Amino acid sequence: MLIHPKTHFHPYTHASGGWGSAKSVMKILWREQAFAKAPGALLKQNKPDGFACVSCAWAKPGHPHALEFCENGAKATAWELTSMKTSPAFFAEHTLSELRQWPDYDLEQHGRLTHPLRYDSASDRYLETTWEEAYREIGAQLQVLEPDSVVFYASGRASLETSFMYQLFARAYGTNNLPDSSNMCHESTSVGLQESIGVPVGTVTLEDFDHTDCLFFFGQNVGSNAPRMLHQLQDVRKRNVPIITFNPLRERGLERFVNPQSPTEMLTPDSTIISTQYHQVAIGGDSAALLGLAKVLLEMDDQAQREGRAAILDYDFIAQHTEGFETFATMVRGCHWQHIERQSGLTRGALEAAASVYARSQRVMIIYGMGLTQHRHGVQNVQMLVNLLLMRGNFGKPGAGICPVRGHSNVQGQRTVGITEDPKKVPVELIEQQFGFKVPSQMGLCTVDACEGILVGRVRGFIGLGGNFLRAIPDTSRMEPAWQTLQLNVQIATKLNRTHLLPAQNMWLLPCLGRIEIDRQDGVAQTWATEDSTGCVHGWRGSAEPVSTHLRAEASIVAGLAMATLPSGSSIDWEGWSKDYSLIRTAIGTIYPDIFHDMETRMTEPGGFHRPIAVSQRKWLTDSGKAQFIMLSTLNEDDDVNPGATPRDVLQLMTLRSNDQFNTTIYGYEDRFRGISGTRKVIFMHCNDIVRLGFEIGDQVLLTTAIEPEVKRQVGPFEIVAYDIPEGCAAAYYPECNPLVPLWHHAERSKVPAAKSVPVRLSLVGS
Ligand SMILES: Nc1nc2c(c(=O)[nH]1)N[C@H]1C(S)=C(S)[C@@H](COP(=O)(O)OP(=O)(O)OC[C@H]3O[C@@H](n4cnc5c(=O)[nH]c(N)nc54)[C@H](O)[C@@H]3O)O[C@H]1N2
Ligand SMILES: Nc1nc2c(c(=O)[nH]1)N[C@H]1C(S)=C(S)[C@@H](COP(=O)(O)OP(=O)(O)OC[C@H]3O[C@@H](n4cnc5c(=O)[nH]c(N)nc54)[C@H](O)[C@@H]3O)O[C@H]1N2
Ligand SMILES: [Mo]
Repeated sequence: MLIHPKTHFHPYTHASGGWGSAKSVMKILWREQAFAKAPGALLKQNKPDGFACVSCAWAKPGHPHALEFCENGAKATAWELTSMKTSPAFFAEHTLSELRQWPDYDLEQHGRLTHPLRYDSASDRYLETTWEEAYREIGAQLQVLEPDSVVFYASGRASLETSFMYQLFARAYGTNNLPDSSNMCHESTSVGLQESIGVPVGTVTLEDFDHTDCLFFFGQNVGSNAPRMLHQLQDVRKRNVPIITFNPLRERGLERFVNPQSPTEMLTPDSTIISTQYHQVAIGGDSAALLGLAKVLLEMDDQAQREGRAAILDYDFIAQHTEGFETFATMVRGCHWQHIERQSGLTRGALEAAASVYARSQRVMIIYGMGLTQHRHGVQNVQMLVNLLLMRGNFGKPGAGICPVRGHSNVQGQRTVGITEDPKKVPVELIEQQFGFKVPSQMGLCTVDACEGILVGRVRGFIGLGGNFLRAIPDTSRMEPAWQTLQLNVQIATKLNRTHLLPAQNMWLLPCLGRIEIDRQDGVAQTWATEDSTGCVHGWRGSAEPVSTHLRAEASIVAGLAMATLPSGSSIDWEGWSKDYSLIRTAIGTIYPDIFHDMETRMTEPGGFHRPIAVSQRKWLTDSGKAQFIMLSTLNEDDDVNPGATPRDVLQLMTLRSNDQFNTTIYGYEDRFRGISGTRKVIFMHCNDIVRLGFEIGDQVLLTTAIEPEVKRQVGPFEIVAYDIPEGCAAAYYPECNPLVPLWHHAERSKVPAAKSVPVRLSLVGS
């Protein structure tokens, strides 16, 4: 391929994992000066006597590898255990106006926050304060605000114990405004699966990987974002199980893998081929592709019946366990191949090849990620996966089922213990009986609603339990000015980020312990729990000394805020709970007995314990007691932005992660697997599009959202990189592209921002 000299693009020809991975880990340990603490901590990572990785939510095995972490998990550990500090001295040197000019990478690069801070508008600086003063002043502010004008955001990391306290605090205060990062992530899953099969979470466990005979992979970049799963995928491939991937990009981790923890593999040129079929579906073309697969199955079944052979579909399962099959089948039969091919960007032949493997297999799992959920029809995409699985009874048997790959390490668990804006999803009566306050009945705000509330001035206060809200949300250029009209902004965090830099009228930055650190309360090291992507609950403990003696545990901060805000005499023992987390676990067990009974003992068993998933017993907790085939509403993915045909000069842009970031935390400027180094300001395009639109590789372009011209949404300059991506599609990094995503462009019903499909136009810089 001809590469323009200006580009920083060198196609990556190696497998994922391998020496590149080991080198990358050493580099960050060195840079963070974390050699003293990190190696010891890494040995404890994801171990029964250790701590849950601060990176992804992938399952933690009961019998872990000697080193149960991946390249990105090690980076996350080094990032947290860094010996660098962002102390009051740092803030004495820098005003917020100055810090707002810094890139995300530089902000976090200065290390861990060490002291509680209050923003001082006169000097435009953060000044040191005391915990007691901060609690008292924040409590006083919350007392005068209308509870429904305050948002309690959570970013998916805090433990089950802290999260349970946090939602009780918000509800006792008087609001259900409890959005979390899930609202930008797998909420399409929670809505879609609940309706289709009666559970809001995945049904697959780690053991299922030992029994499956076919895997489908949709829109998840395992090599960068859940690399420990590559071990399961490698084992599956050793049994010759086919893996069929649908992804617009050819992602390295989905192609080949060398286990960096296997000396034999590292010293030989062998790598495991991961995907046996790779279909480069058009962005937003998954529902069409899935409909095509269903259509092939119906055609194969018709033919089998004509020839007197065994049926392809599992009619016994369909009759006994499902509803809506006939209507679904009629709709699928009525859809023309021409339409399916156009919308999916795949040929009928390609879909036949994938469907015939599915039809031959007895135990099929479907794994998926943001490529499916962050779309206008994200919920529909998830439900189409279920439809496909239901056709051959691929639920409730070992080796089969659905596997959404969650993002943050406890994002699923936070929802389980009540962090949700929807009071119908929490056991209101039990909470009221147990804690003696009235749970508000009004629906709270999700992330998109919270943003709308901020824009119109209805939201006045914001508490962030972790995360980088202002950077993670859509439409950031519109949101930043509105944010500064907030009366109250309280951020509980480990490192400085942009959300801390746009001053509200009153603003505090409260530094907390990281989860790798030992959390001592009254001299006793506390344990805490998380729920992973496979519904498994584990107990953990920190293993490193805290970076500063001024830090407080998240549970303790929530308790401090609650006690300063709520009227005295509350029947919740905030103080006692924050000193002994086993008391919080007892309370969780009282409110959620089916899932968390005897949590104290069960969570410390190797491998933890599984929450019950009714689907495993082929029980469907839907309204009718049956699993639902759910009809498609449309194959036109972006009917809100492109009701007709897409104009020729418009590309569909997906915003995604590099291998050198964790969400808005940028570890570095190297996306090794995609061959990018030294920059994140690139746009990946098909060479035909580059030529067709009159550009050259290496050109610097501005990206402008191609809808609602009265609102200027623009980023750049970005450098054009030619890439193996379908024509008409383009890709660039999140969060740099967030100003391009209109707030109203989100999934129907789940309201997950449609960050994977934004119509954009390109223009040469200076033109
Ligand atoms: N190292 C690291 N690990 C992480 C994170 C991180 O930032 N860094 N983030 C964590 C979080 S919160 C999350 S939610 C997960 C995210 O993990 P992923 O779900 O992998 O998220 P993305 O990186 O956004 O990539 C989505 C993938 O979907 C593909 N895709 C985009 N559009 C489409 C489409 O229309 N159809 C299909 N079939 N595919 C599409 C992209 O090519 C890409 O491979 O990872 C978690 N783990
Ligand atoms: N365009 C676009 N936008 C997206 C996405 C996308 O793919 N494209 N993905 C979306 C997804 S899937 C998600 S999950 C969101 C992520 O949104 P968030 O969860 O809000 O963002 P993070 O980048 O994970 O938050 C990083 C910050 O968390 C703080 N932090 C780290 N560890 C801890 C801890 O242990 N405790 C506390 N209290 N704070 C801590 C640090 O200060 C750090 O700066 O972004 C969403 N936004
Ligand atoms: Mo996420």
